[in-house]
Amino acid sequence: MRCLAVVHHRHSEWVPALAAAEPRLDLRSWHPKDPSLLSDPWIAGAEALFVWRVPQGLMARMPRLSWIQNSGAGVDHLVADRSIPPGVVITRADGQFGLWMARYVAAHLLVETQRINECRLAQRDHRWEGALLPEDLTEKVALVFGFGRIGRQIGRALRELGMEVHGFVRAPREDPEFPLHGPATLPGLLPSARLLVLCAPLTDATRALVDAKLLDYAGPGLTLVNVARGEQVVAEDLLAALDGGKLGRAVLDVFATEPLPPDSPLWSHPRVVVTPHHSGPSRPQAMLPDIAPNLRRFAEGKPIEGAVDRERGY
Ligand code: OXD
Repeated sequence: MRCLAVVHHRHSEWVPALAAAEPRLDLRSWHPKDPSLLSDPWIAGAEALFVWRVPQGLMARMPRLSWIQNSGAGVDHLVADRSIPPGVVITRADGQFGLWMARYVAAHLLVETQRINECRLAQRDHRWEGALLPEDLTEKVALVFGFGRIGRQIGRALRELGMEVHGFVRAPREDPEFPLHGPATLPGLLPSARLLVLCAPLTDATRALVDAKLLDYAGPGLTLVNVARGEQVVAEDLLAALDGGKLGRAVLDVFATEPLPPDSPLWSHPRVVVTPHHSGPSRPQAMLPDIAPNLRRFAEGKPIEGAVDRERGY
């Protein structure tokens, strides 16, 4: 039996699911902070690892490792981890993130455009606000930066709400469903945009993407939603843009430091919504359809498919 080590803060939830998906594996699990992990002799024989962040010192204890399955979609933390030998294949999983994130983006947009908070305030005061009309999203422009499986699902949801959706990918290409642009087009489309959604992987090309220079093209009618990585937005520039009339609202689910420190000014800005990195919950039942085929290949000694391109960063 080939050995799969599960090193995860929710290992007790993952292990039964992984074992049920592929019973032909020898599976052991640890919490990443469990000190017995590095001294257990079993770990030296494991050829596969299911993990989020690789605990310090673990790679040196796994000489037979050939495959790392990331428990989520973003692999920036693994790609940046120099302790992982170059020959180790890394795979990712985004499970139902597209669906969850489409709900997240739509929900936060609609709270604003349906003026739900204002309606609740009027209700509190028993005030019939006949003039409190929802904003019409028909043909308003939504820019979805990062247009893989997740971005496309977000794009489809926004299109169903009546918006004109543009996707952004590394290199512009023809697409039967949506106009797809390269990143260089973003500043040109930003002035007419109602919504900018970030859902691209964190790479050198997307780090600090939303900075003062880009926000200069935006306006008070723009809402930014970030479900990607906090490092893609320069927080100080974002706050300056909000206060300087260059941005209407920001809905942030991800932050450069998580949990967001209590003294961050983002918490108290009236036009910033802070949520606790919950837009794409990585629960086993949602992720396993992505992971199970490689578990099967691994058990059968076949090559793992869908390896992350470590140079490209995703
Ligand atoms: C992920 C995440 O990338 O949860 O999976 O952020």
